[in-house]
Amino acid sequence: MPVERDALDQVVARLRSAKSVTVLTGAGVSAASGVPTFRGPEGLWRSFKPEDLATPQAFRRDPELVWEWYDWRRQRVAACLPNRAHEVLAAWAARGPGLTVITQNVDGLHERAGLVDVIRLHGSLWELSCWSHCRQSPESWRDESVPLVQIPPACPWCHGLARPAVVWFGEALDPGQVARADAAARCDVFMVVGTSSVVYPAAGFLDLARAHGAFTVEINPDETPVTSRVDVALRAPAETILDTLVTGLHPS
Ligand code: BV8
Ligand code: ZN
Repeated sequence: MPVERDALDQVVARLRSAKSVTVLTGAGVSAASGVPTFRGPEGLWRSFKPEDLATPQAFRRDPELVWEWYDWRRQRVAACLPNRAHEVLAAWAARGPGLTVITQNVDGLHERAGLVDVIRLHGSLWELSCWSHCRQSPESWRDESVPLVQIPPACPWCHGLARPAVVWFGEALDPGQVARADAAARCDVFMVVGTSSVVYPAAGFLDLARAHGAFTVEINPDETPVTSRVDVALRAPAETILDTLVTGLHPS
């Protein structure tokens, strides 16, 4: 179902007059790259239950199983390329200040498309940390080996267990990232793109933006629990509609 022209024109007009735009992205922006989403028909949570794999309890119970899942996801993502949605956001941000991207994604595709300084709420598939937070180890370290050299990987400093540096259910988000997202929600236009908006506190930044008077837009082929709370819902895939919006905003 094509998006109505006047809805698009309304969003472009708002973007044109905005001094600050914030975009919150979810797995839907990576779908066109071939990265499975979580809750879609072919989603990751279809074959694995989140509580069985994405919690500290699951890791404590069976670190090898959890690492096999993450190694499989790392291999899957390594074979994917950023798509038009990632490229448009990176090019838009590179034009100058005014655009902030907050992501729930851990696949690193925004960064691979050249987006710098993205606010990453749930960590990264490509970073590890020490399960026992040993004193010698940094907060986290980069490891892009595909496949992993050993499962489960060891902390290079204490040689104990390493864990994926992602935020699991029941774990607190990094307070620094939350503070940056908090500040970014105080914007003129807030767009929530490619997320089912069921995971908190990430999904809550839309309401914070609304409370501060932002014009809010949802980009998603499907309806979500926040669709009724946004000013305009563009029922379309991110990789096409972002291109249309930014072409309207920055006619070359
Ligand atoms: C916290 C791990 C507190 C990394 C993820 C009971 C017990 C414990 C906690 C809770 C509880 N009840 C509620 C909670 C809070 C919980 C929560 O929100 N649960 C929900 C599920 C009910 N949240 C937490 O636990 C958070 N922490 O609250 O801590 C605390 C405070 C202090 C001290 C201690 C604790 C932590 C949340 C982070 C969880 N980690 N993943 C990993 O391995 O990936 S969440 C997981 O879901 C991913 O990270 C992902 O980012 C996130 C959201 O999913 P989406 O990105 O939205 O993906 P999804 O598949 O759902 O949707 C895709 C969408 O795209 C769809 O709408 C689809 O239509 C659309 N789409 C498809 N194609 C396209 C498209 N859109 C556009 N274009 C397309 N082409
Ligand atoms: Zn260690």
